[in-house]
Amino acid sequence: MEDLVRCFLGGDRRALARAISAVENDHPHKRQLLQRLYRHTGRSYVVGVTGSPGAGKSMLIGALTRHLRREGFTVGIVAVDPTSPFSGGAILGDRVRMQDIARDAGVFMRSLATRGSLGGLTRNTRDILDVLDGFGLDVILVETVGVGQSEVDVSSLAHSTVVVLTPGAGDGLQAMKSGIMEVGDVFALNKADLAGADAARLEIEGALRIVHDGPGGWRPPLVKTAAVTGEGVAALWEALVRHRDFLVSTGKLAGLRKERLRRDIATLAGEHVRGLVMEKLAAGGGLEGELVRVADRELDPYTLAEEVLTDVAREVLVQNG
Ligand SMILES: Nc1nc2c(ncn2[C@@H]2O[C@H](COP(=O)(O)OP(=O)(O)O)[C@@H](O)[C@H]2O)c(=O)[nH]1
Ligand SMILES: [Mg+2]
Repeated sequence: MEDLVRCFLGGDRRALARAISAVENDHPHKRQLLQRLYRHTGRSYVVGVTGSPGAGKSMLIGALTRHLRREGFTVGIVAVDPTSPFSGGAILGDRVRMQDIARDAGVFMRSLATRGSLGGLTRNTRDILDVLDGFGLDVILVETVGVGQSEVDVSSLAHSTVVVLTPGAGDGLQAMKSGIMEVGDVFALNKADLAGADAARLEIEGALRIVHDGPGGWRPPLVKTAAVTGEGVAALWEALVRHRDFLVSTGKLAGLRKERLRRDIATLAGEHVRGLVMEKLAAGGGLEGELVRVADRELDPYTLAEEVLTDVAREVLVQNG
């Protein structure tokens, strides 16, 4: 564990891969590891990329990564996509000359297994983002499938969320119905090289005006991209930077951070208490007699719950000295 942390903080990519595995597999030292890394976090800019399967999320992430590397940023890529098992192929592109980012020491790619519980995956993803952040990556791109199909609500994990749409007929309307318009901070109309891009643009812009009409707020821009050629990718990054600047200058970033911490700490504390309570109530936990009294209506469950909570609180106090 000490070794791992030392190598990790020294910038060893194998240590990063091992740390992520430890988090993913709920290693017994997971908590200790996250505790050690926490003070090194808080510097990465996390961008969620979501949209329907086949919209070009992976390719767009590949193109954006190349752009970011040219700008001198290091990049982490996390793919959470149950619809297409991740081989790296989609992000790297098919052509041999595009395999560059696979060998680039400034890029770290990881796909997350989507087995396990829904909440557990979101929780794991958040912890893994912390690990990548603690490693010192400048930008972290997270790919997930669109709202409604996704197990992970990426907009709750990212600073900025890109929704990827395509020129398919009626996509704008469909997107509006699915609730995806609400989560986007920046919209990419990908496959802009295909026919119908201009019509789709008008349709989506119309939908965006309806969803985001508040004064003084952020109006999500729509950027035309073609991940295959890299067209529009620089403009997409500029739009993201504008959104990040908006979050910082309006104090929304600080607010967002605090709100997330509130929720995270409530979750952590809640899970801890729940575990202790379950232990107390398990067979052999010493409460058999009390449970029988509740079953016999001599005691009500509310009173027993309070008693269990008091017991647990006392034990925590003793444990923490
Ligand atoms: N014509 C065109 N095809 C694209 C573009 N971006 C992605 N594709 C294709 O769309 C398909 C799905 O891309 P992928 O990145 O795997 O989509 P994902 O499921 O959203 O991650 C692939 O066959 C890509 O080659 C684009 O800008 N133009
Ligand atoms: Mg993909």
